[in-house]
Amino acid sequence: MSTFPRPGTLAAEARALLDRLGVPAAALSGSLSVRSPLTGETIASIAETDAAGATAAIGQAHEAFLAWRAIPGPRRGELVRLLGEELRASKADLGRLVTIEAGKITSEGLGEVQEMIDICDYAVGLSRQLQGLTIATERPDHRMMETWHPIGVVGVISAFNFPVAVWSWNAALAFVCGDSVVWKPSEKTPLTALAVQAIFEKACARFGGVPAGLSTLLIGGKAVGEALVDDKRVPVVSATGSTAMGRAVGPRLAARFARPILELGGNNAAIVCPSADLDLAVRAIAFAAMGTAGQRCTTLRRLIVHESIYDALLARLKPAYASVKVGDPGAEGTLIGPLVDAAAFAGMQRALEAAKAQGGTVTGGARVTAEGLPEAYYVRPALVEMPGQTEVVKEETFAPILYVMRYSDFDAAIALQNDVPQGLSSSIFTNDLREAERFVSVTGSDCGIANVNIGPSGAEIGGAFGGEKETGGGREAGSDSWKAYMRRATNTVNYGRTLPLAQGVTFDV
Ligand code: UN1
Repeated sequence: MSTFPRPGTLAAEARALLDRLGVPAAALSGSLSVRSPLTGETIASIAETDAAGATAAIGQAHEAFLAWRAIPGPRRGELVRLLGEELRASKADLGRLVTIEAGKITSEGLGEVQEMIDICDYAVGLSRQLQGLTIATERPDHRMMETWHPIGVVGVISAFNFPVAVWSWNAALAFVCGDSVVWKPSEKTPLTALAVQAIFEKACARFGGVPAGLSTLLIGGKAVGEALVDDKRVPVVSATGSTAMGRAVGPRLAARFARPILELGGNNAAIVCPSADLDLAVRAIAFAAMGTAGQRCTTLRRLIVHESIYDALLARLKPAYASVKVGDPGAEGTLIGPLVDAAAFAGMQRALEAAKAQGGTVTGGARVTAEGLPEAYYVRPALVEMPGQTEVVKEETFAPILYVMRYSDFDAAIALQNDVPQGLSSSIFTNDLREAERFVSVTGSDCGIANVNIGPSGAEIGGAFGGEKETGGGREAGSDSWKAYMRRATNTVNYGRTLPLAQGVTFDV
């Protein structure tokens, strides 16, 4: 039995959460209405940033950068440590607000805040490790080295589906790297952004002396996003969203030689091999394909199954699809909360129609209407058996649709996995060492993330996150992603008394 949220309660609950999280009441009036996908109701109206406001915020962020860059890295790390502490204290409230505003189930809402805490911890350590190399020089009595310096204002554009964590992957690194941050959250999820800003300000109050405007918000739609993308005081812009958004943002950044960090669409596959542990694979597939209502950029969208186990696997997936609980994301046992809005539902239905027209057999995918909630879009997840990788399978549809295809030859399975425009995440289920190693090798998956015996979603912050091809090529979070938030200077120092030139060049003077 599905349960659904009751209409008429979420506005007051959101207000109480925002109040506890420290958002000033004044921020909660204005012309941008915010709706909860749980019920489809408007839960708040907030002020939008206008063009003049955006320019002023960016100017203030630039001033903040000039002061912040001179603070030593480990001291900057202390601010991020305090931010992590404040996030720990706010985890339950912010996680619930993520559920209300983005529709995530409770454990995923909390998990998203945990991801913020994790990247803060990571960044604190990093604040003492912004290391450059010392490089062998061909000239006597010289030293060559590289130094990493703060770069400036970092623009962050984030999507509704990870309304708070994506900011933190960028911001926690940017702050320890000596940068300031201007954030344009999705216009679908500005309340969680206001809450994060309030939490950040609590950390600033404890730190003392943080320059005003080190972190600011631009609330609104495309116009403020464009103001951020086009402003030459913003040397780095990290944008997460659709490939269409990336196609608009990328060339504008290139036109002014700004550095893009693009995290765009994914069309993530799993190959299931004859030796796969099916118990494990079914659990992994269920979470990766149905979790977050299919609205992660890392969601599993394509399943490539060896013909010898195809029937056995489908015989287990179909009941899982039929019995999974769809409904109130705040209720225990729910795996699938609502789609974000009517447009997401229409996109899902269009994809399912196209799949049928292209020879697919669709199981599930219907809307689940809830009494008293005509504007909420709950759906059953869809399992779609496809005769091959047709056009619709090559598109990213942000909904719980899993396309299933057969393979007989392993090389052909890898080719199928790679034969889509996107290159974010991928996985293989096998107990055959050769298959596993091949998949993660140079001739295997072409994605930024390639996993063995786990699904494509749910990456930890310690690794670099991002992908190739139409996914945009950016990397965020762990490994050496921090380098994108700094500028590198190569320094050659002559401590001798002569002037030997490189490459053996001589001259008379
Ligand atoms: C996204 O959907 O935009 O790997 C990011 C994951 C999460 C991040 C997803 N850590 O699924």
